[in-house]
Amino acid sequence: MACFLQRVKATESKNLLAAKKRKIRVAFRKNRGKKSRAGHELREAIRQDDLDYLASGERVSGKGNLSRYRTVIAEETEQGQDLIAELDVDRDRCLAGRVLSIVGSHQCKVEGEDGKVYVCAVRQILRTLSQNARNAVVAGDRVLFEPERGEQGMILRIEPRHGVLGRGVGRSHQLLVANVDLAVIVVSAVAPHFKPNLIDRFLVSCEKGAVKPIICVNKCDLAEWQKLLPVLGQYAILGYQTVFTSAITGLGIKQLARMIRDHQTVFSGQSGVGKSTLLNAIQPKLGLATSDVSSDSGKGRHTTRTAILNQLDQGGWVVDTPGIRQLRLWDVTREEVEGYFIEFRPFVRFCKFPNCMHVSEKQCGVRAGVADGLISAERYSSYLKIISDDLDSG
Ligand SMILES: Nc1nc2c(ncn2[C@@H]2O[C@H](COP(=O)(O)OP(=O)(O)OP(=O)(O)O)[C@@H](O)[C@H]2O)c(=O)[nH]1
Ligand SMILES: [Mg+2]
Ligand SMILES: [Zn+2]
Repeated sequence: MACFLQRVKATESKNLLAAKKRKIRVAFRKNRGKKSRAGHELREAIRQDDLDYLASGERVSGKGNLSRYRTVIAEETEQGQDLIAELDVDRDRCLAGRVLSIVGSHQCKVEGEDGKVYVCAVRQILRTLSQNARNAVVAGDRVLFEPERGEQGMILRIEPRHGVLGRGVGRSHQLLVANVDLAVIVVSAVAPHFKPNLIDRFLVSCEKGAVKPIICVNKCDLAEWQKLLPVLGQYAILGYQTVFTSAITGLGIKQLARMIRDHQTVFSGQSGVGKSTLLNAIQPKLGLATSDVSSDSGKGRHTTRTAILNQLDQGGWVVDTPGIRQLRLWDVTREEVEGYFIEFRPFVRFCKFPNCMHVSEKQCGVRAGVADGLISAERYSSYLKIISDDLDSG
C-alpha cells in the first residue's frame, strides 16, 4: 500500500507559502462531542471515516475534556488563518481533482482527473482544521478524493493553496476562491454605482493574495465611458491592467477574452455589474444565469449564488462568483497596508518615524507625496478609510 506524503514543490509556485512538518493539535468542535465518560468521548466524537484514515502519525488520546484534541503530524502551511494539513493518504485509492463548486452545506462538485464530475463530502478532520467548518474547500481547490459508488466521493486531502482571495465576515473570514492567478475586478460605469474605494480594497486583497488584478469597467454602452479615463488612467499608471467593456455592444470583449486566455481567473465585484453576462459574452454556451438590476435601488439581485468554476474553450478556467456588497479585508494588519498601495513605497523612506502610519505624523513622506500631487488624493483617502474601518493594529 503506497502511502506517501506529497511534498510541496518549491517550483510549483513562487507564491506558495513555506511548508513545514510539525505536529498539529486539532481541537474538536464543541458540537461534536456528547457528554459521556472520559476516555470514551473522543472515540465517540470521531467519525468512523476519520478512524479509517488515521495515518500512523495521527494519535488520539482520551483524558477527559482537556484531551479533546488529536495530534496530527503533517505538512502544514498557514494560509491566512486556515491550516492546510497535508495528511497521509493512500494515493492508490485516490483521484486528484479540482473543486468546481460547493453544493449544499457540506458537499462539493469535483472534476476528477478522469474527466468525470463527482459529488464529494469532505473528510471531517479537514473541516475541523479549517476555520470555516461549513466550507472547508472552495472553488479552485486541488484535492485528493476517494471515489465511491455512483460518482460520489470523499475528499481526503486539500493541496496547499496559492492565489487566494478572501474577505472578513463578522469576526471570521470567508475564502472566496483558491489557486487563481488573475482576478478580474468588474465595476459598472453606471449602475450599480462606480466605487473606486471598492477597487482599492480589491487591489490590496489581490496584492496580499498574490493574484494579478485586471480592472474591468463594464456597461460602457450606457455611459460616456471616456469620462472615466482619468480615474482608470491612475490605475494604469500604477501598472494595473484595465479594460472597458460592454457585454451588449461587444466593446472590449475580445480583449478581455485574450487577457484571461490560459489563465486561472476569478471574476469578482458587486452584484449586478455584469460578471456573468460578460462570461456569457466570452463563451455563450456557459449559459450563466443573469438578471437585471433593481430599478428602485440600482443594486444587483444576487443572481449568482455560489462560486462556479468553468473551463474555457480557449484555454484556462474562470470562476464566476456571487456579487459582494463590501470587501472587508481580512488577515491584513494596518501596518501592512502601505505596502499594498504600491505607489506609496518610494515615499515611505522619507517618513521621519519608522512606524509612521501616514495619518497625521510630522515629516511624513507619503503625505508629502500627496501634497505634491505625486500620489493620488483618492487613493490616499482609500488608504485612510481602509486602515480606520477594517483593521486592527497588528
Ligand atoms: N447595458 C448593459 N447591461 C449589462 C451589461 N452587462 C450586464 N448587463 C446587465 O446587467 C444586469 C446584471 O448582470 P449580471 O451578469 O446578472 O450581473 P452579475 O455581476 O453577475 O450579478 P450577481 O450574479 O448578482 O453578482 C443584467 O440585466 C445584464 O443584462 C452591459 O455591458 N451593458
Ligand atoms: Mg452573476
Ligand atoms: Zn508617513
